[in-house]
Amino acid sequence: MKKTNLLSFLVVIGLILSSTKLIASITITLTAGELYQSNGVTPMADNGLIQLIADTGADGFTAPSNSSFVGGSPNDIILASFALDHNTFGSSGCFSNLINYTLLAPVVAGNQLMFRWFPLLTISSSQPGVTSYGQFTSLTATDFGNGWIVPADGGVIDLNLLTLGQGGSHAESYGVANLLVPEPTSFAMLGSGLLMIGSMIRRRK
Ligand SMILES: [Ca+2]
Repeated sequence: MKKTNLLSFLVVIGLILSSTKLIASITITLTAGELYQSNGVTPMADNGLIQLIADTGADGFTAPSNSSFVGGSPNDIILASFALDHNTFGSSGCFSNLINYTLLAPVVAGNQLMFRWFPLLTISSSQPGVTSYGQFTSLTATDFGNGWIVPADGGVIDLNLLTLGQGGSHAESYGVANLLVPEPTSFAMLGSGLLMIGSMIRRRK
């Protein structure tokens, strides 16, 4: 390549780079305390699964099913998944972590955020299965003064779910997970499976 050609090539590359808008990212500090299993007594183990989800369809959050963390909803987007291994309050079942998320469509500023926890799963779980889960979201200001909403490009936000015992505004019982109800299709599959086994045993007799 000639020297002049190389120079014009570099100038073009420079122009392209300077005209490209840098993709901004948001920073979220997510803190939660006293998360329990569905029995309300056993603290969430340190390998439990934590998720931060955005509702990009403004139609609310779909409950998890035993085959999908977001119940098959195409507009509930999981921004981050964590193992519960950041113990900040000196006891089990507590979580705090910094999330750096690059704002990519369909996630935009203003989307509502939800915090969900699965006490019996691990970070490597590919689907909930039949297990327990808990969730929290609030559009209005909550602990430390922020609603659970995606901030604008470059924004930094603190989201906290702290119980009364930790100086927050939520009753201790808020950290209790519910038991996930199996989907009807799973029951139907189990039922037909049992029928098949039954008929096989009958034929053998
Ligand atoms: Ca939704």
